[in-house]
Amino acid sequence: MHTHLIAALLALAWPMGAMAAGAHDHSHGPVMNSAIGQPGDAAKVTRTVEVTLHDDMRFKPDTIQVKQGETIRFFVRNQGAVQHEMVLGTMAELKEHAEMMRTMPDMKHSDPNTVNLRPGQRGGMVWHFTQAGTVDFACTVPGHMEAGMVGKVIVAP
Ligand SMILES: [Cu+2]
Repeated sequence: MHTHLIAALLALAWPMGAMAAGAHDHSHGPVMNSAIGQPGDAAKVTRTVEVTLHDDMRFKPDTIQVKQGETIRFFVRNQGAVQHEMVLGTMAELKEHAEMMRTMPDMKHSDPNTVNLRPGQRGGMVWHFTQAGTVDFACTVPGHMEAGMVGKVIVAP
């Protein structure tokens, strides 16, 4: 709930000029939108990016290049022996999320910017990168982000 509030605040704070840059998109997607983009339409996926999650607290790859306007299907596999997840967000959102996970470790989330996987499990999410810049991602299982389980999507204009 907190993360959504922050996303909304960030969206409000984002300069109007930057928002207009993506104005050619007339999709009827979900309302949620922010500096990091928005949940993507599976019918508009332009590319699939595979990401694996590992017990050495690393994403592979941990840097992903996309172009503004692309809709990416992340195909995520947990190759570790413990639970991991991939959450897209701003660094501030991710830190907030990690903090929440520490206080509520049993919290289940099905947010469209999150893939949470048990050992050996695989999953996916579709994300539309509407704005140029950097979108961070992290594993917010308690202790993992702090141990360096972070990465970034570089969105080229
Ligand atoms: Cu993890």
